[in-house]
Amino acid sequence: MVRAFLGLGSNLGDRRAQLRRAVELLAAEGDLVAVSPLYETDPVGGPADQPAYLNLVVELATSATARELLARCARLEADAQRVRAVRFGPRTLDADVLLVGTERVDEPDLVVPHPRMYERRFVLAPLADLAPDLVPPEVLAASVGAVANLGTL
Ligand code: GSY
Repeated sequence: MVRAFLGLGSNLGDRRAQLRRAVELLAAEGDLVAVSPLYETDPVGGPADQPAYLNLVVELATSATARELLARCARLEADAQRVRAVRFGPRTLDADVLLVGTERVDEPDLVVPHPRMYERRFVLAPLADLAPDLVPPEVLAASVGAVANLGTL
């Protein structure tokens, strides 16, 4: 069993409902242990005029590998009927593998730890709520993008 973290985000459609549904599907797999507070976050990257995101991080205690978790993330995105129209553009659901214990993966379609997570406050703020030991305060302070804690999903 390892401690794994996934990042979830939505900035299209009923953002909160889509995140709730994704968390319900994850809970049904039986290895969900914690859900961070929900954050409203400024978009980082992508088109300038896209709507604000809602983001959160979930913690799993799992025997799944990073590759298996990537497949789970793809299923969550498919369930939300995500359409990849514009690169980094608005999306009903984005699900990213952030950390899977001490596993390291560097392949064309999967890099773990997530290569941009330590720059992004929309990842680090909810991750720090669940695992302050994994987010040095100076790294959180140097990360980019405004975030507002909205409380429980
Ligand atoms: O990588 C996740 C998708 N994404 C996000 C996001 O989830 N939240 C914010 N605030 N900005 C983002 N830019 C991208 S791409």
